[in-house]
Amino acid sequence: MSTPDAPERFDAIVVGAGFAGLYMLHRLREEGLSVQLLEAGDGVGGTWHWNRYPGARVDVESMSYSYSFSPQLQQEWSWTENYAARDELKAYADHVAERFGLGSHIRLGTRIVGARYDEDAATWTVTTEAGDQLITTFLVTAVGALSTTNRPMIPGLAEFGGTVLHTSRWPAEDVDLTGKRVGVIGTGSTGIQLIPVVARKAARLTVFQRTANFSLPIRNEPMDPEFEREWKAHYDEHRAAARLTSGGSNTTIINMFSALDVSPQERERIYEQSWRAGGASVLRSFQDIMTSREANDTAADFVRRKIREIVHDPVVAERLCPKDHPIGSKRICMDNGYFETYNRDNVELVDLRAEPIVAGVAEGLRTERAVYPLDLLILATGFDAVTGPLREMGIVGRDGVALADKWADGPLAYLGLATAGFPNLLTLTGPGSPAVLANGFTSIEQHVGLAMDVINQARERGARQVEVTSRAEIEWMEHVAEAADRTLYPQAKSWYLGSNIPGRPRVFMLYAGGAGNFRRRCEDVVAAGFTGFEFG
Ligand code: NA7
Repeated sequence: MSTPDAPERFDAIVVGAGFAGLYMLHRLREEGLSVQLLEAGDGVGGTWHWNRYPGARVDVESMSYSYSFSPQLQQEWSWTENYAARDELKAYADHVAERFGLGSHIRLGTRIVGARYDEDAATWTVTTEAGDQLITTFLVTAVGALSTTNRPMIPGLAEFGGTVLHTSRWPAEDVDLTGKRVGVIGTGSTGIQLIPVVARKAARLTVFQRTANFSLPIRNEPMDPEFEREWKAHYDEHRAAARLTSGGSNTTIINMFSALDVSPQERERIYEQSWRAGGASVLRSFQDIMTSREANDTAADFVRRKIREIVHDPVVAERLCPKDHPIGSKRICMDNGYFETYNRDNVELVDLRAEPIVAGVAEGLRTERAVYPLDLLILATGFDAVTGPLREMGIVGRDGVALADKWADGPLAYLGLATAGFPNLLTLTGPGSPAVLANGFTSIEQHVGLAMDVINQARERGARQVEVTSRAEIEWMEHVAEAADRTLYPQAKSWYLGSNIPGRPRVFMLYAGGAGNFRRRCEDVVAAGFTGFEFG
């Protein structure tokens, strides 16, 4: 790499080698731009590189959760299960990087600690952790919504004599759980995937639960070759349909009427059928579960009844029943025998509402009621979502304004892609886009396409810089807030709102108006000559 005296220059620098970054790099190369991708990790795959904790698996169907841009790739790649496990997703990322010859443009182990806009030159100067500097016209972040870890502040944790691991920084080598006393803090999607696997291996598992969470059985199966064959025969139609749906996937609402339009018996029958079908079917049983609290309550009651049926100890079952938020208002979890795990003799559930954690001590964790002896403490405590990775990159735009300061009261961005005062900065699946509210791949391919349109437009116009207007981003974020308010999402304390991070303003950060609608809005913007963008 070059010295700070003679920084290398590129048309574009992409940050992050997850699925967004890899595809962005591919597109930029196809367009003939000089481009480097910088990745902090020691491998490609983003989320699926980092999240190698036991039980990690995607909760979107494999046939939809993949790239659609290459007909050959989608025909030749085979998924072994309906919901791919982490290792297979990581292998897919490696395959894509190799297949499209991306490796020589990727620098691994390169974390960006600063990016400053030079107004005179209309370029970004990017500084890496190692102190190297690179100059680029376009800075495209593909840093993911869930990549900056959230580590709880537990006093005295340094005193703990055992090991502490965050699920998203799981070591590459095997972690031997055999015979260990393991504690898990966190019962989000990650904890719920991890807990059944740990319970089968550890001598003792103590789960520290702050908020009971809804989870539905995923009912993962090996890929049926006949299903795969049929799907591949009509792949383009499936993809086209998915792009127009709200969730960017091929699963749609099962009954286009209200949960309240049927008798309780009929409702129960439909929910039961959905529960057996697995995945998120329960949430898709009726058209108003995510918009009407009354309808939502019927689904939530159904799942609470299931929890009470599955878990033998009624006290534990009650502790596991979520009561403080509508089902689906936090990201729905999907499990492989999560609630059943609490019937095991070696598993204990600690309710942190009744006995908050006081401190880490040499032998384990102390709550207000007891000391829980542990050999290993696993933090499944999630992420500083959506804006976290952008805030920590040290991005400084026009007039020396830091992005973190601009967003102190909540993110402001236009179409999730750009923010005023930060010319030539494009934030893939950034705040105000559907991102992980929809199938990640659908969001990514659409947003990469939009970013490419903007870059090509700038080049066609001979513009040195492109920037969005304050007005466009304010109006867009108002629309984002309105879209969220039409749903039940704001009724939960969740990472969607930043409410898992102390001190973060409570702002719904993603576009809940649907991936299909978002795509149409973006297409309209492009067709109208890039409304809201200024090319200078
Ligand atoms: P989540 O969904 O943010 O879950 C984190 C869990 O950790 C959740 O149960 C939190 O409880 C708990 N947590 C967080 N901080 C603390 C502290 N300080 N003390 C106790 N418990 C805490 O993260 P995941 O990794 O599970 O999933 C993230 C996304 O990845 C998921 O939505 C999918 O899209 C994939 P809380 O509910 O905040 O009370």
